[in-house]
Amino acid sequence: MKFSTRLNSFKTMPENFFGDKCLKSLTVFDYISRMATVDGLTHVELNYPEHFENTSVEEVKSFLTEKKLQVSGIALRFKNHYTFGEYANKDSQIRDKAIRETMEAIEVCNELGGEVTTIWLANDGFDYAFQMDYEKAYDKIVDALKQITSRYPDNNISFEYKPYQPRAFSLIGNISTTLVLLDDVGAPNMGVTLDFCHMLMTKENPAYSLALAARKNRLMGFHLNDGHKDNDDGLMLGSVHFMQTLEFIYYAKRYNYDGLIYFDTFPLREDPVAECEQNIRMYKAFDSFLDRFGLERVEEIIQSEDALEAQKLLYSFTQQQTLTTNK
Ligand SMILES: [Mn+2]
Repeated sequence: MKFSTRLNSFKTMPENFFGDKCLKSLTVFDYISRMATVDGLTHVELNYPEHFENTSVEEVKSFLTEKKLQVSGIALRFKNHYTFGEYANKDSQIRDKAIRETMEAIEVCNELGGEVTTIWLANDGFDYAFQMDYEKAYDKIVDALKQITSRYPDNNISFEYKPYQPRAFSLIGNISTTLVLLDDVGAPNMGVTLDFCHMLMTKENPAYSLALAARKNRLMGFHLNDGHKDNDDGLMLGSVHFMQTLEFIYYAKRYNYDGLIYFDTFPLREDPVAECEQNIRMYKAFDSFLDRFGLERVEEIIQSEDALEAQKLLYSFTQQQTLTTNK
């Protein structure tokens, strides 16, 4: 299994790894060094342009080789100029810049051997009634993605939807709109990245969103985490929606998902190394429980459409796990 996570998590509790070293002096390389100490982590994901502002792609590449880590992909982080939108921005210069930065990110992803470039349009949305011509804005997103995907037909480009935050409404905020968007763009190299918290925020049941994406052959990435639904909490895997996480991982197995398992968590008050190890351990626990229980038995439960049968999964999980102090 390929496990990846976000670099910025590794800024938490600096004293645990960096000692007295001045926080301001810490670089991308320091955070990667810390990530390399996570047991079981195989990949890292970097943000573009954020993580390449003071470092060259070549330097990052050779450092990762030294640390025996691979790059899962590059995530676009549209900051500063993009308060009023990215691909749907009314200022054509800013819109062109967003398209250009996406293309640069894809090229960086290629140079680093990453599998996928992930696009999250943080600001393409609205806050007020009468603030936006919806159809015009939507069409601008379609047009931008057509330009990008046709320029890089051999690259995996994935769309990560989020219903709101920082905008009150995102233009593309749920699985249905994303799948319609991908149909409208019509590029075979484009897919969807399912972020667990984002799905909860828009009141989706994550496994259903996964099934809809897989049915359209658009499943490209996972951002696993957990939360209390209204906010992008980025909590540890399975900590709130235990059964929904188990169901999500079951469907990943059912559709033979072999992509990256990326943890998009925000350990703000936890040691990030231990937090990441816990997520990896938990994913493997869910995965191996399903194998032990038997995928055919799970399928029988689903086909029975019986809630009491479904609860047998929860009951079996509690019976099968042995509590140990250190693992
Ligand atoms: Mn995410």
